[in-house]
Amino acid sequence: MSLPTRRSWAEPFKIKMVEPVRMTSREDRERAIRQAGYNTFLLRSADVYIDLLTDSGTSAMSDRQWAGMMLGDEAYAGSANFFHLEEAILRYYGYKYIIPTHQGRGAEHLISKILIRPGHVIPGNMYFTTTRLHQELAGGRFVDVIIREAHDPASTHPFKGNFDLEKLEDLIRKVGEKNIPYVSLATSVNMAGGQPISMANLRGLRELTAKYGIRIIHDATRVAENAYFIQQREPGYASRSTASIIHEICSYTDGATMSAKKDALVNIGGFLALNEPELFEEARNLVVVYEGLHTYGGLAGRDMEAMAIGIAESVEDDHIRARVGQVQYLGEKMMSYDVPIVVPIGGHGVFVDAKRFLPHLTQTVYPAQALAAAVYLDSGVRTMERGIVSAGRDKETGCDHTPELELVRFTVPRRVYTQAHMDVVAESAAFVYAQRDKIRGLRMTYEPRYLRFFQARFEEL
Ligand code: PM9
Repeated sequence: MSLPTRRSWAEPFKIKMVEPVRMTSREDRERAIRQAGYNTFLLRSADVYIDLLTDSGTSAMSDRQWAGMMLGDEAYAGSANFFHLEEAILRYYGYKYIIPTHQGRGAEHLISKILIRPGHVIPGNMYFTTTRLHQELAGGRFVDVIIREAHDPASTHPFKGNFDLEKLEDLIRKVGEKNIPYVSLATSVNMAGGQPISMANLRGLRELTAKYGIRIIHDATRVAENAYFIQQREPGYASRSTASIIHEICSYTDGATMSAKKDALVNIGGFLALNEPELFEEARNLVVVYEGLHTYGGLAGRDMEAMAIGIAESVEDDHIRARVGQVQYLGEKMMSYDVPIVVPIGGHGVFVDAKRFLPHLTQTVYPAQALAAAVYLDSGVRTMERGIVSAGRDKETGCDHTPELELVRFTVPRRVYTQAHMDVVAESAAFVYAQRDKIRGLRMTYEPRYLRFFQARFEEL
């Protein structure tokens, strides 16, 4: 008997409670996707077998988090859980002042209202749907200054989330630093495929923005995953803990918006974090208008407690290794079946390249949307379009944005699915790939005004 060629590792937890999922028939799925207008957001979850729509709010909480829920202090003002949350944010991210919000976009709304005026320009390392919309609704214009490689699904650059600092400086000189309220920095760039920014690039960004007196506002939604990639890939960080890398990342920024529904392992919640007392005061004033009192911001006390505990768990090395490791496993499995995906494999999901998957479809017939529907039809696996539908329309011209990346995101919830689930998903992607010639494009029959990908409807061509 020969010895195995490797020593495997496994998740740093065991399962204590299960939720049954149900496989449906092809006939059921055909009916469901038609009724959903070929939009996976409009499916009922009861019709889904393995749900890889998003990693947002879909994580499994730990027994400690559930125990924390029982310690909810539901006082209207000054809840003990708020102070726990404040301590956790200071300890793990280093930000001084915090405002809880119901989720990430609540924080984006507040910071955009506080800092952006009509005519302002907000440079960033690729747009995110809700972030850009709030910047636009406040009168600003987002300008993408991510490196060119981020738009190339086949580029193996290890830090595709990096800023093109030359491009950014040219922009600052062109529009003037007074017209740039802040630079919008995302760690683990979602729309690029969950790609990290390097610490070296971030340091360069800090130097450049300091030279012009411009703030950096950090979308910290997936900062732990970014920190893990720095530990794995960047010289000088291999022996550093994820927690210390997260701290260093945040130290180069002036504030953060957070959707705690991702890294921070809760089903609902977010916050705005700031270091400047004047901005904090503005945020305290505004939060009571849109979210709730400044010590709960639209959350129950129990939600804040679960978040405080989730933040601490999210920075543990064993956790993040298993979390990103599972995503890498899925990506490698798909590659072994020749399914074209974005490389390097990202932190929160595997992004299938719909342009290479469906070369017979032009972007005008929504290939990624059609592919997400086809995967659902094959196996009941729910994924999400991240291409021309998500990109929406140009604020000024009203024309469709036409992103180079036309992707289907297979997003992996944290601590929820097993390796066998990942096998089923990869096999489904392979089967759909084998029958790719049969996939037809779509026509949009209903387009909502904002964030159209959530509720748009389509029919098959
Ligand atoms: N992201 C996601 O599935 C959920 C809604 S959009 C499909 O990826 C970043 C980087 C995010 C994000 C949400 C938000 C907004 C901000 N920044 O959903 O409002 O990925 O908590 O956060 C989603 P909320």
